[in-house]
Amino acid sequence: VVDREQALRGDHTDLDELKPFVGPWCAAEIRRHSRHYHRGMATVNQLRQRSDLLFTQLLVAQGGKPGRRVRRPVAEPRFSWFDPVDAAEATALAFRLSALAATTTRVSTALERVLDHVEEETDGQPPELVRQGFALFVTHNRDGRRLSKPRTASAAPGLFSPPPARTSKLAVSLGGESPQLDYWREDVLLNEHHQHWHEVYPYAGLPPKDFNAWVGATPKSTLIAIMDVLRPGQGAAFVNARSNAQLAQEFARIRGFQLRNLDRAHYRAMFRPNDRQGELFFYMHQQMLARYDAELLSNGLARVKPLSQASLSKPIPEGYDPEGFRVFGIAFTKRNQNKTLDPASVTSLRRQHKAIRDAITRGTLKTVGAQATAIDPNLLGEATEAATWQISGLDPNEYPGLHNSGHGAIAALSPGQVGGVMTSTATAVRDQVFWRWHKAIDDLSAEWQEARPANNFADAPNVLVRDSLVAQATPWASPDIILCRTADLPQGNVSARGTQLFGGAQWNVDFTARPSAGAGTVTTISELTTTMATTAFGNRQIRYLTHEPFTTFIRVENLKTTAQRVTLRVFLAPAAQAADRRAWIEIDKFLVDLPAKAKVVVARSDKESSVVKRKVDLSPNQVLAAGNDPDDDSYCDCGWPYTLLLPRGNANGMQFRLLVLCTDAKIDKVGSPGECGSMSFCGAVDRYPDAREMGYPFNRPFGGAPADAIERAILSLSNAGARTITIRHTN
Ligand SMILES: [Cu+2]
Repeated sequence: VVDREQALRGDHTDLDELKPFVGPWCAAEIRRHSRHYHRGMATVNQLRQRSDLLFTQLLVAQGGKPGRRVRRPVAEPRFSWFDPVDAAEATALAFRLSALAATTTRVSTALERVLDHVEEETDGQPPELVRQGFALFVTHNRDGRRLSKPRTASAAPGLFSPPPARTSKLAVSLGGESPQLDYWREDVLLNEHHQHWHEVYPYAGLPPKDFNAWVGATPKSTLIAIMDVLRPGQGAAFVNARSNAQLAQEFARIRGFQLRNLDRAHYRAMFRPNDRQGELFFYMHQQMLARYDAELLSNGLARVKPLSQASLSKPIPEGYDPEGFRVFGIAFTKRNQNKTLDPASVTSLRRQHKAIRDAITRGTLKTVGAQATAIDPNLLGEATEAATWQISGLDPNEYPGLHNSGHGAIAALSPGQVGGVMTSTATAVRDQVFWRWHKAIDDLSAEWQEARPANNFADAPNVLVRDSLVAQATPWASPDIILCRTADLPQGNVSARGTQLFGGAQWNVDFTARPSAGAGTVTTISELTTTMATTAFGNRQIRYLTHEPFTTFIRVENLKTTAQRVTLRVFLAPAAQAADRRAWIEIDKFLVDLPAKAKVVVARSDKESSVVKRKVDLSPNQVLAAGNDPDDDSYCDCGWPYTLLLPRGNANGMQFRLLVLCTDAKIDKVGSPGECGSMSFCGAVDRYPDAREMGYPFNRPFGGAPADAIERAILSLSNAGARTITIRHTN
């Protein structure tokens, strides 16, 4: 007998098995909540429950239960966000829902219409398409945010937990350079992060936040032109004769194929790109790669090798066996080792790659209408990720979407309609080839950056983070970055405690050189620890990497006679790779107010990190246990998992460099993250909260001999300090 708990856990994903259960259960819920059964208005809470239920059904339909075959798939299951035709359908659905939400001024009635439409769409459309369009609406529309979207990992653990391996060893990678890293690539929260990021930053653009505001802000001629697509020849008559609510009803009919034929101006009127979409596409994936490399090195393995242009026509040595992941009962299929891309794909990928490299060499990208435009990181990202030419204005023949095409071509190496895990944002990172493909993509960004002048740091604030307490500084020995185990610190005002321990008379004491703090009972550490923990997840035990909570104390002296606000940027890199700017991992970024001439001890817990999702999940299990916090909107669910903040390190204690760089907050315009999401990876709701180019200062070469350019730059900057720490993996 299936109960509600089990269904929510996604254990029962065989449709035939699920249907009799979901049927009566849904009916009961809907009887209570839907307008068909409920006289009067549904409460917001009832709408949220119904929304939650719909998302869960859509996800559960995709969850995996190995070894079972569903006899009768309900719909054509194939959908890939990486396929522009599919993405247009999901994007159109998000627009329809935004319009439906404006068909009446009564919000609850409007949202019921939205939910009815989602329910109708589930009949006959791939569930992932419906889920994606619904998710875009709930994440980005003002009224949509009133609805509830469960964390995907909690609604369908079957889709996110590692496949049960046939053998006792968890091994789903086939061959390749790093089958040992399955524990990391299969991490539940890592997979969820990547999937949700692509919802928060959809390359095809965001639906209107508020449909009525959209109608108000859009020129009538544009509304008429879009309406002409829906009602050929009658656009003007319709737009002129209708009220906003009636217009909303009409616009709620638009489909993906119609979007794809829209003019650029009209498409851009309907969908806007998220702020700095292309730039963040590069940066977020580059950071994932830096972390991946650190994880490889932690396991004694070499850094990831790109799936280079030369190797595209050769057999791909690594394979991947999803062992039972399913989309609507049809499994992702295995890619055997040494599969070779079909020649047409190789030709196409090489042509696309060459077009972007040529653009980098020229310094300009080709736009629609054979014009040229100067490259900036955002446009380069848009050209590389995917071609939504209506958004970017770039020539879609030159740049049809190299990154997305690669995902599709590689997924197609697995048999069947759905193909391999590379087809889905929810599963792609499991596959070694994902990382190799993304390294090839990131090489393009790095090539462009490398050809730019070095950052000159002329705008550095007048502050001091010391490199040493003695005259002759050695690199990586800053006394102003102090680490403690969070468990060793008193509850309450950690900042005041930090000032007592490390400020005042203790300001000139080097706490990194000795294990114990002089002024009290708190022991400072130079070693962080990681561990493999075990937790119940869905219907089985899983293991996941996590670390012991730590707090960083940073000492900064304001050398100015006036107060100033600075942005503290904290990065980490394996010592062995620290000469390479691309190896630096962003750990944190936050604002600090420095009174005039003050010597300030800043305390910062790892749980406050700007890269991790807030609120933090201390384990994958917590996602299941916490359920869905009604105060969190979907934007909040975006960010790097807290559990994976640190690379694993090794049993001997692997050396890393920890860097703090202060920049001028007046220039940076970094926002306050509050309690929601990841500021570094997900931005804020409207604007990316850092005016500098993403990755700063590692967004440019450092100049001089590459072997020590970074360490010399840090030594020469009074506003930066760095030290060595170790990360030990204990088990
Ligand atoms: Cu991605």
